[in-house]
Amino acid sequence: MTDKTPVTILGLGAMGTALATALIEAGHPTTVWNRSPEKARPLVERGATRAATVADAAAASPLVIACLLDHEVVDALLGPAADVLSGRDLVNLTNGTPEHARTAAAWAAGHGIAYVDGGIMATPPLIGDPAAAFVLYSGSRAAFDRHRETLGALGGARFLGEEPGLAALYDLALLSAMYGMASGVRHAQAMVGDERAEAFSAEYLAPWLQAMAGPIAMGAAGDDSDSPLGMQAIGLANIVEGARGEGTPMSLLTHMLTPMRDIVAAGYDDLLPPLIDEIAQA
Ligand code: FVH
Repeated sequence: MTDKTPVTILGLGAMGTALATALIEAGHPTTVWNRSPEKARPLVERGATRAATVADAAAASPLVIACLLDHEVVDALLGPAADVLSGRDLVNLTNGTPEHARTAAAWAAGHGIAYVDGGIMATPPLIGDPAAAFVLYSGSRAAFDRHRETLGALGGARFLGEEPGLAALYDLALLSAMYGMASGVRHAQAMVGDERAEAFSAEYLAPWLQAMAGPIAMGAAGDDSDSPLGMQAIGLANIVEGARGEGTPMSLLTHMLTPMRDIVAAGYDDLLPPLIDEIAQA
C-alpha cells in the first residue's frame, strides 16, 4: 500500500512514456493507456497497469494526465469519456495554443472536470529532474494545489494563474525563442565549417549562449546602454558580410525560416508553405 496519489497517463509517446516512468519511480500507482498498446509493455514491467480503454484509464485515478499528439486527438479521446472524467482532475500536457486551452477548460467546466493546462519545458530524458525540467501550469488552482507534489515528480512545477491559456502562451513563447536560437546555432556552426563545428560548439558556442542568458533575464524592453542598437546594427551587417565572405549559405540567416523548412522536409508541408512565403516576402 502507498499513500501516493494514483495517476493515469493517456498517451505513451516519447513524452508520455517519460512522464509515466517518473511517476512509477516516485511510487505513484500508475495506469497507462495508449492507442498502440504495445508501448505500455515496458511500463507494465516496471509496475504500471495498462487500461484497455480511455474510459477505464480515466476511472482508475483521481488525477488524469493527457500527453498526446495534438488537441484534435485530445478532443476525440476525451469527449466520449467526459462522464467518467467528471469529478476528477484533468491535466493536459499536450502542446497547443492558448485558445485550445481555453476551449478545453470551458468544456471541462461544463462536465464538472477540474482542468489544468500545461506546457512541458523539457525533453523526455530530462523528465523527473527538477533541476533540468520545468512544467508550466494554468487553470484550476485547486486542482493544481491538490497535485502539486505529484506533479513535482515530473519536474519543477510552476503555476502561472487561473487563466487557462497562460501556460500555453508561455510555452509557445519559450519554444519560439528556442527555435530562433537553434537556427542561429546552425548558422554559427556553418560559418566555422564542419571541421571546426564540434570543438567550436563545446568550447565557445555553449558557454557563450549560457553567458547570454544573464542579459536576457534582464528583460527585452528598455535600457540598451550596454549594447546600443546602432552598434548592434553594424555587428549584424558584419555577420552578413562575414558569412558571405566565408561562403556560408545566406539562407541560414533567415533564422525563423530554417526550422520551418525542417518541418516541411519532415512531411508537414501542407501546414507551412503559405507561412514561409509570407515571411520570405516580408
Ligand atoms: N518529445 C518532446 O521533446 C516534446 C517536449 C515538450 C512537450 N512535447 C509535447 O508532448 C506531447 C506528446 O509528445 P510526444 O513526444 O510524446 O509525441 P509522440 O512520441 O509523437 O507521441 C504522440 C502520442 O499521441 C498518440 N496519438 C497520435 N495520434 C493519435 C490518435 N489519432 N489517436 C490516439 N492517439 C494518438 C500516439 O499514440 P501511438 O502513435 O503511440 O499509438 C502517442 O501516444 C505533444 O503535444 C508534444 O508537442 C513533447
